[in-house]
Amino acid sequence: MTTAPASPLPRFPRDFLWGVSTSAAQIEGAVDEDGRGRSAWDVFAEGPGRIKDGSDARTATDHYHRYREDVALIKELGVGAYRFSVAWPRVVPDGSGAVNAAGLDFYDRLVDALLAAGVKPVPTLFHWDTPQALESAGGWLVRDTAEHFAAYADAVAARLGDRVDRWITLNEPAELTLLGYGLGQHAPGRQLVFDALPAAHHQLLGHGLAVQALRARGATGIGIANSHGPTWTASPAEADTAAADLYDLLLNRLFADPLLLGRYPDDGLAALLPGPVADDLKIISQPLDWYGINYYQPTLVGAPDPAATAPADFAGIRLPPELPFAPREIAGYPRTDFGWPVVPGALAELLRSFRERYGASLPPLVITENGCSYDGVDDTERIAFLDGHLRALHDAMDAGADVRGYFVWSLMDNFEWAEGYARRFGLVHIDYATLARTPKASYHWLRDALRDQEAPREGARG
Ligand code: IFM
Repeated sequence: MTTAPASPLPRFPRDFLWGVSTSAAQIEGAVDEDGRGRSAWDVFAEGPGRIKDGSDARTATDHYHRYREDVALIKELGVGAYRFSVAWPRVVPDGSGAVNAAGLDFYDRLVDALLAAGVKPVPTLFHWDTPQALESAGGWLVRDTAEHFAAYADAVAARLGDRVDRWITLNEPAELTLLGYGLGQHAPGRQLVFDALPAAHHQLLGHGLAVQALRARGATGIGIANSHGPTWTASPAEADTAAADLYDLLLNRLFADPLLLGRYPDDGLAALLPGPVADDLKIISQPLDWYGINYYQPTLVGAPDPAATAPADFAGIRLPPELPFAPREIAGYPRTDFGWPVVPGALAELLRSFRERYGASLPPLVITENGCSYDGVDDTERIAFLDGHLRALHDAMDAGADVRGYFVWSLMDNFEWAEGYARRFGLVHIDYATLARTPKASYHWLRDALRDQEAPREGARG
């Protein structure tokens, strides 16, 4: 058991944006209501053995019907912003073609409720719930999906753009590429390993085309939420450093370099990608107003064991033996219930590495996700996690990192993809039998910490 922090958090800038995050497929439920189409996750979850606890997200936390209660919880928490995602299959049930006005109505009501509560709505346009009709036609492996995504982005901006001033195009294209198309453990369940790379390019292209669509509607606050974490090398041996470098390229640079530098980190890799890649990169690298980082943990990586023949389980992911790198356990740090090491200092390390690599090309940053899975309502471990990461973030900002906001993952417990409901990331506990919401100790801690941020204090920043 970790003890709760005794001293108040250091002061963040007055205009720092505090928020909480969720995503549609993980909380909304109501999958058959008001004309919503099927998503790749609906279909994937029906497959036997795909969701570890045998659950699905048909009801999830029933946010679709309980959003007013959830907005009241956000307001009481005292954060300034709520990051949610818009479900593409709710808005364009077949992924392309007719727009479902009833689907947009839900987000219209949600945005109005947030604004009435004094909370800034921060919609993510795509958080992994690809419309199944598009998935059946190849999903993100095909270029058309990027074009359809831009048309959908335009429809959402047309409806919400008068009240939304901060947009996120995509959430974590790296995970969808790796887990969904590469290893098959997330929807759509494809096991293409390196042949999954077109899904990375088409998501990035979809991002760029969506940026154009949003700009055409007058949007000025556009970002993306990419997952990043430092890659640590298992040893100085050449085989380990080469393996760690490849892992880092695939998880970090493959997604940040095209956006921030207008090029892929490796010419050989770029040559494998489909389409007019050089022209696409111009679309992908249009300037962003801010760049979102989802940070959870560093990864220690070494060369694979040449004798291994069976898949290895690592932090809930099944890794085939043919991968040219192998993540290893990081010893000496506390772990979350998911087994992820808790390393706040690695957030500061990551922010430093971004400044070094991207320099003047780096727009202001927002931590769009950070959080941990722990059971229980008296979650002192989560308090210690958040406290430690916020102190590390503050140190990084003191050292020069231009970070403008921080969003906790997640407002409430929810459907944690292939893990089902077993992993609880929420500040608010969900009783899945009754759907009752109970704020955890961490919710009360964060509420008090945010109130404390507003109290006058000597020598304060901002
Ligand atoms: O729940 C996920 C979220 O959907 C994307 N980022 C990581 C979270 C925790 O695994």
